[in-house]
Amino acid sequence: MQSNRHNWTSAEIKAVYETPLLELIHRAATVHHEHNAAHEVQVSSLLSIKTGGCSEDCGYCPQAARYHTDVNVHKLLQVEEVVDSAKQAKAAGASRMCLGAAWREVRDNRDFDRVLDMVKGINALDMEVCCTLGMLSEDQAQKLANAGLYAYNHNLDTSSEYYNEIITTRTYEDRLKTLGHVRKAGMTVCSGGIIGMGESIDDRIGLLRTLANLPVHPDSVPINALVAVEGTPLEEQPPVPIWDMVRMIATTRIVMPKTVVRLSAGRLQMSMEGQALCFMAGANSIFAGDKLLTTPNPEFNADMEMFQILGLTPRQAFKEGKNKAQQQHAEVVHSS
Ligand code: SAM
Ligand code: DTB
Ligand code: SF4
Repeated sequence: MQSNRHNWTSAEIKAVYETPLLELIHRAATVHHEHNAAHEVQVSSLLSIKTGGCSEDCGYCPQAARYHTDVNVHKLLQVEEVVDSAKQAKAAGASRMCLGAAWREVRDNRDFDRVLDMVKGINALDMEVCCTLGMLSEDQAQKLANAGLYAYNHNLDTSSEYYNEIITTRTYEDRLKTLGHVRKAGMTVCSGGIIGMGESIDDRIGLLRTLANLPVHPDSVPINALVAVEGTPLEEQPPVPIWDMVRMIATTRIVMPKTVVRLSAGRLQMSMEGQALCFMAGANSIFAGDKLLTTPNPEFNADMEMFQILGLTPRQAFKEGKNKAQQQHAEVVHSS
């Protein structure tokens, strides 16, 4: 099967999504085994470096200032605490550290300089560093790349049609622009979405069509099951059926055969058997550690036990080699 198609139609993706379940899993597993080392799972650790008080109105998010949730609001952490946390995550088996900030966008100020120092500090540990800080300009993306940032996460969240039902304070176009800046700066692109927000199947297909038809497939695609947090507009959403998660992951795997597909938020509500089906259907990454950004996640040890039972192994850092941004960073360090 061709691994780099960028001309998927909605009808084709829908036909994949609606394949009888066991056949779909079989097909996705076949694609996964053909294109990837299927026993390897990338383990990322997630840390909220600036929590809550965000100006945006993302309907799913406990960190938006306008909703009354009980998140523990805090300003930007210090570089040392963040690097220490990365060391602990590495010792526990994570190869990637992902830093999240409750910002609409990056601003050129001292906070950004501090994030650049965090990136340099974690990069020096030989871990892949990822940030998710909101919208970025071309220049800011280049600064992050120069600091050694390996990946940037910026989710499209849903289809362009459903997007306005969930977020009104920035546009789908804004998001695509940021992804373009990340790609141009030579970093790895991480972009996916959330299911369980009341969207239709066509919206799920629309999200995958946009991602799969980008000029280059995202290097990783997180698939989140909504964590319905009290106080947010989506607090009453029913839990996502595991079968929807399996279908979404399998379809992502089939339309983007080489992409790292991350079984992201919502694992605490899934059984080990449910997660096993997701891995079989092509998921090859998780967030590990007892906290996502603000909500709970399975403990590291429980996940390592699951890996042992399922015969999965954590993937080494920089398996795909250093990307363009990493090489540029090495040159900057070398010449200074
Ligand atoms: N503030 C930055 C931004 O929005 O780009 C970065 C952090 S934001 C929390 C990162 C992503 O987390 C969101 O785009 C969304 O996909 C995901 N997310 C946030 N809250 C979630 C929830 N309750 N359930 C599932 N995913 C969630
Ligand atoms: C992603 O797609 N999921 C992560 C990460 N990227 C930043 C965030 C999930 C957040 C879940 C809700 C919370 O813990 O606040
Ligand atoms: Fe702010 Fe990001 Fe949450 Fe939206 S998803 S409210 S931008 S922290």
